[in-house]
Amino acid sequence: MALRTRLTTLLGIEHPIIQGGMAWTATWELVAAVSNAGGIGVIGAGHMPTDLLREQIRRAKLATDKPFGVNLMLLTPHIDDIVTMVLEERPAMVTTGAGNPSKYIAALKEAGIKVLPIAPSVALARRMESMGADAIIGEGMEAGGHIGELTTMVLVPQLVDAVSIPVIAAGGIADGRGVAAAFALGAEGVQVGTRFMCATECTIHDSVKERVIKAKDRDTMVTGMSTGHPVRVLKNRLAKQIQELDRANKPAEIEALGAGKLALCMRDGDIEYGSLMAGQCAAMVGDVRPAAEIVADLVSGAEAVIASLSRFSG
Ligand code: TUI
Repeated sequence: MALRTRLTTLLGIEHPIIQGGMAWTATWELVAAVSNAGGIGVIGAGHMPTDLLREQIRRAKLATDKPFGVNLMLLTPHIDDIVTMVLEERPAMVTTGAGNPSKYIAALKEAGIKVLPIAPSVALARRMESMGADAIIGEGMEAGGHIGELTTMVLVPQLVDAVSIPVIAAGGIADGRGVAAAFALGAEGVQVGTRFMCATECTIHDSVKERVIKAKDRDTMVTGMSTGHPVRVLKNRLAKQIQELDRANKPAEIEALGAGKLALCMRDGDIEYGSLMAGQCAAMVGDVRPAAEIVADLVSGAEAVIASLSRFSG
């Protein structure tokens, strides 16, 4: 059995598994490893300067012949420059997050780049489909980083009913059971972030990988509600500080306190005062393994669940 869907056809990939484009985390090493394993790796642009992101794309091109993508973080102030550069470099795909990518979709598509916006709501997904998006990534609030309001379980089937293009499920998926569940909801692929933080090829600091592996079921929290950009993180000193500022309704101070903190965590390994973005499924991550094994286990685990479900029929 193989999990072939409209997503695998759209992108020319073997497995319907998109690696989440996590800022300061998903660099070309991880991206190439996931793409070489038959999924699709996605470089996390975050607030990266344009020339550094170009270098990341070029390194990924040297490290894999397979398709890979770039996640455009739409809140970044130089997003127009980034899109101009991406139009020149032409990765196979972009995913977009943290905003509405409408004004970029036509140009990206004209350059032959597939566009997969991340949508936390039905209204945005419908709008993206009408603007020409190739597929929609429905990301539930189990996910790490910047999140919407709905859970994956509730969001994905509503998106499947609302649009005709493929829907990809994201948020809370870390093993084959989650992949099979996403398919049961009507998704044609999954986006997996947190599990790939603990890929061997992921270049984040080892302290972060260790913290993710230690995480228990209730170890994440949502910070920054008062800023309008809620962010799920593993609880630490910074998260508690932000929680207090949230309670005091001081969004500007939260923005100031948060600046540079994702790099402090992921690059420098400060897991107490850095921004430890991770999804609820951190608790389901038990080891550091090569990306190819993670991809293979997601696929074989899903196939096993799907086969075992046949006991309910006939
Ligand atoms: O983008 C993400 N996850 C992220 S971005 C990020 S960097 C950041 N750091 C601090 C504050 C904010 C961002 C860390 N993690 N996931 C995809 C995602 N997109 N989640 C939610 C959304 C979203 C939200 C609103 C997408 C579109 C949207 O549209 C609003 C509108 O204008 O219609």
